[in-house]
Amino acid sequence: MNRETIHSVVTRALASQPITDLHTHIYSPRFGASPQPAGLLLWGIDELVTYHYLIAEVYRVVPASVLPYEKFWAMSKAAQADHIWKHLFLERTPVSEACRGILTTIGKLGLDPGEKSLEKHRKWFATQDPDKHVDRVMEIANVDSITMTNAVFDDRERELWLSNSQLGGDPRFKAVLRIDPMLRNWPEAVRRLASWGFGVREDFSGKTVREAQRFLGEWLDRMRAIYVAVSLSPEFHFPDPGGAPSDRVLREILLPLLAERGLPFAMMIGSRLRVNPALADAGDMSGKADILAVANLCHEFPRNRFLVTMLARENQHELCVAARKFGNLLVFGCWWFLNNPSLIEEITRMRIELLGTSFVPQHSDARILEQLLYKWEHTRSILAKVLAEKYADLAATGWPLQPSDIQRDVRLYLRDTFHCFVRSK
Ligand code: FIX
Ligand code: ZN
Repeated sequence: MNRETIHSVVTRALASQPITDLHTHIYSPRFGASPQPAGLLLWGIDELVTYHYLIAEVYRVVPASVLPYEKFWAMSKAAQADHIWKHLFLERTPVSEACRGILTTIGKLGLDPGEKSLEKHRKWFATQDPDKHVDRVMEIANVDSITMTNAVFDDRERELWLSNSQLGGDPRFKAVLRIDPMLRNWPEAVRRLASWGFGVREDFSGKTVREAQRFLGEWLDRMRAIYVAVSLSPEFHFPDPGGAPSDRVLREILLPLLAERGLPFAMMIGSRLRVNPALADAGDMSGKADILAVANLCHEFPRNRFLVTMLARENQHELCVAARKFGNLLVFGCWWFLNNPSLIEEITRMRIELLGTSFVPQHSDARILEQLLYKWEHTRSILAKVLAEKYADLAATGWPLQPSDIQRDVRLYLRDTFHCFVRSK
């Protein structure tokens, strides 16, 4: 196959391969849908345009000295969207990745990306039924399974699960038990668990280990969770030089339980939260983290499987090298501030060169349903470019590369490696 043929085979294979999206913040419509105040499924043009990435970007153009944060947060969702649309799309060119993503999304839905007013788009979305819209978006994006992020320490989410046992039954969605406070703020986690009737103590005395594992076990069962996840700060170490509680939570509570249940543990490392608290979700930042923590965990817990992504560009090469040392480490995604074409290309090229087909190139991290359309469209085109280049290099050695080889690899990259790692069917 020559370069042109290879590129078209790769492009077709990527387009036709259904994707299992292993980390998103999208919810099944069973959790309620916006604009219902308590609805957790976010969808529609106003949610898209007020994505926290765009809130951060509009505050670079209209600073807080002009529009105080509290005034912005007091505006209606539509007014916030109009403000962002005016400043980032009408008065400036929408060249950023998050801006371009809105326009790709609008186009993929068959609407006019050149439409200068949000009103027409609002009218179209108002005629959509959220549940059917989920099917339509998954079909257009060619995503066959959406993995949720189910934060058990979030009151709204926990109450929903406790009040509705059918919540986890939507076959299009899989649940993930997200437990950040247990590793980022143990005293707070102990307070919450104790208030829910679990006999845990900050000093780990008494029945703390058993009771914390009972808590985790109950929620893993209730959610039918396919893995457990946390986001960790750049200062995360294992073991922690200061003997942080996270050492004992990992060693005595979480990892033995997950090994026994055969479930992976996902660590998303490098998020420095709320450096600008007034921006809320838009106020988080990235930071270089300690790869040795990942290597030590993989080494000390060979019966556990670790899904890991890191937020700092500077950590990516070391993470690939660590993955070469431990088969129980699966590297995934170009997370958050790395989910941009220039960095997806750089990181994916590096990963193919060091890890071959044994990694998961991307997850969407979508917060709003329709973001699946742009996040996967943009990623597929970068993957096509990088894979075509790598296969052309391989073909140049005289290796008899076949289209079926490429299809098999693409299936691994976009679906089967993850399914095999979580042991799901
Ligand atoms: O911790 C996480 O799951 C992060 O992905 C989010 O907190 C973050 O806001 C996000 O959505 C990034 O894309
Ligand atoms: Zn996320």
